[in-house]
Amino acid sequence: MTEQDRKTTEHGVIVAHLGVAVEVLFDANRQRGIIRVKRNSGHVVGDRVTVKDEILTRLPRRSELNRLDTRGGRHTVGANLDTICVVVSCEPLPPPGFIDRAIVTARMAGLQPVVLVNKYDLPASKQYEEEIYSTYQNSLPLFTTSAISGNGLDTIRDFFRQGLRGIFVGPTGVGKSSLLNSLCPSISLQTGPLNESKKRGRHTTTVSTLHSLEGGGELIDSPGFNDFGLVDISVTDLAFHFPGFEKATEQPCKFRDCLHRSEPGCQITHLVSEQLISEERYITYAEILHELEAMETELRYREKNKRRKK
Ligand SMILES: Nc1nc2c(ncn2[C@@H]2O[C@H](COP(=O)(O)OP(=O)(O)O)[C@@H](O)[C@H]2O)c(=O)[nH]1
Ligand SMILES: [Mg+2]
Repeated sequence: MTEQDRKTTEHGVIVAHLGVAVEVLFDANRQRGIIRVKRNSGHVVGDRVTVKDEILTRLPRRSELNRLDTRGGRHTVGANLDTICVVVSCEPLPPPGFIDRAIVTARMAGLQPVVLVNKYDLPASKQYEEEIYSTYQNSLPLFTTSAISGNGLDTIRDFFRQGLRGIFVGPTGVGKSSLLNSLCPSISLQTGPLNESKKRGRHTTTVSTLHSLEGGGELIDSPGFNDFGLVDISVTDLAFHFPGFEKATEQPCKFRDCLHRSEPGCQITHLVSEQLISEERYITYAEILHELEAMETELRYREKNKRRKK
């Protein structure tokens, strides 16, 4: 890089993705600028970039969060993250397995997962929170909040104060944007009422945006999604990262490629029989394992077909 290049090349971070353009917050002057990019250019919020003569170059990522949609499409949800906040509520409830897939994905990507039960002001929330606690309390940090009353927000601020960058993921309508509005009074993200008959969220957040918290740390608001399909996770990785199976990593199974079904010397099934892993955890694991196997079979089938056509 010449001296001239150094002067005209600006460094920054993508703070919003607008489809055919991105908004960049520049390091040097803390100003924002809109830079055009190709649709599906692969840039995501959180990406570090350089900009020279309106040309944007993405710098290598230290981490990224990926998910599959129901049609097998791969999406990178955010980049250069430290933690994933899985936001849930008693209304609307997350789809079965959503929290587990998000936790496994976070752990695979080397990110710290936390679960945040929002809408704690609703009467039905207490029982839901108890269920979440009994399932996940030994696996990861759990927070309860109400974006409406402000309860629990200080705990979230304290958590991020260490300078972490996190992302809110969760179904539409659980209150991700409302939480961010309450955490950062200077922003006003659009929020949407639930559809009364279906008790589902309306899709009001359409772009991911990154926000700095006053006390330190950063949070990304993302559009809600219900399908958190696992990406690049093998059937043997699953148990290793599965919430509730932590105890089993202390002593390995007899076989390295054990899938914890009926293999002899399996540590997981042993802990289930000793009631040190709950039946519920084991059943959920078995369901996700089954899905992963079906996905692997389909991928192999597609690859074979592709080779045959060549
Ligand atoms: N009772 C209650 N309602 C909330 C809370 N947080 C959000 N909501 C409501 O839930 C609906 C969806 O909120 P929104 O922030 O758009 O959810 P998002 O889709 O996850 O971003 C809106 O009607 C909010 O007012 C909360 O803590 N308590
Ligand atoms: Mg939203």
